Amino acid sequence: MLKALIWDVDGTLAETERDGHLPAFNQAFAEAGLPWRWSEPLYAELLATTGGKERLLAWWRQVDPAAAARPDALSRIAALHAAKTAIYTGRVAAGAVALRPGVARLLGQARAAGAALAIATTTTRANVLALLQATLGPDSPAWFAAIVAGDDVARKKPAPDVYQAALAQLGLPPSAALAIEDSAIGVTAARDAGLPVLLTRSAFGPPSPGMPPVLADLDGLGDDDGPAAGGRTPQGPWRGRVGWGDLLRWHAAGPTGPG
Ligand code: XBP
Ligand code: MG
Repeated sequence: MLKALIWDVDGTLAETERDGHLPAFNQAFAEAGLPWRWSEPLYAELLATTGGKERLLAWWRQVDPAAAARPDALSRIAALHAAKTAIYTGRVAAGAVALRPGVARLLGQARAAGAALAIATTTTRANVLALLQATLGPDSPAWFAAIVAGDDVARKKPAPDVYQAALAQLGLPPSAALAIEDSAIGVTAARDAGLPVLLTRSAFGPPSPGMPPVLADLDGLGDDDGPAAGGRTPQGPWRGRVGWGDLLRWHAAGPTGPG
């Protein structure tokens, strides 16, 4: 029986990578006087390293390995990342990032059905709270019985740690919950925690040959002004607006095969 939805944030609740993180990284580079500028195609590759601090260090090692090996490298990364987080939360609070279609509707339906909600993300906690408050209202973080962020666990996605921590806080086995993810890395993390997954592909969440099976593989949740299309579910091709009843049905049916 489905009792909880565990949401990824970046790419799933909103197109935060494209509309929030990437511009914030580039603004932080400019303000720090660094010559670095990340394009969208480059950023798509850099997303293979999850976590902003880890992504910065991986990049620095590529472009200037000697500087990245110096003893002060980690503290410089931490300062650059703190500046990026301040820029990101400012952009989000100013309304630069909207929820993806259908997210608010499905959250409301799940709450009305008495389901628990949780967040399992790689990003920084301040970013999650800023996004929820700006898009769903100041009280919305309290809707979530668990919010597990990247720095709360030892290993970021694709490790299952954030999902395992969210399940522990919910007090539920993985079979009683469903993860909503946008990327192959996120699907791997959720599946390795034993969770069934609904995939809603994002701007930076392309298909991956090694991705574990999912309950449904859609291009979004769909909303009144634009139903989700291009999806595959246990019942075959699918188009429409994902509702709580669909999740109950897909959850009962189980994964469809390689995603
Ligand atoms: C999201 C991430 C994050 C963000 C940046 O992955 O990898 O690192 O890009 O956030 P997922 P921070 O959606 O799978 O959780 O800079 O705050 O780390
Ligand atoms: Mg994501």
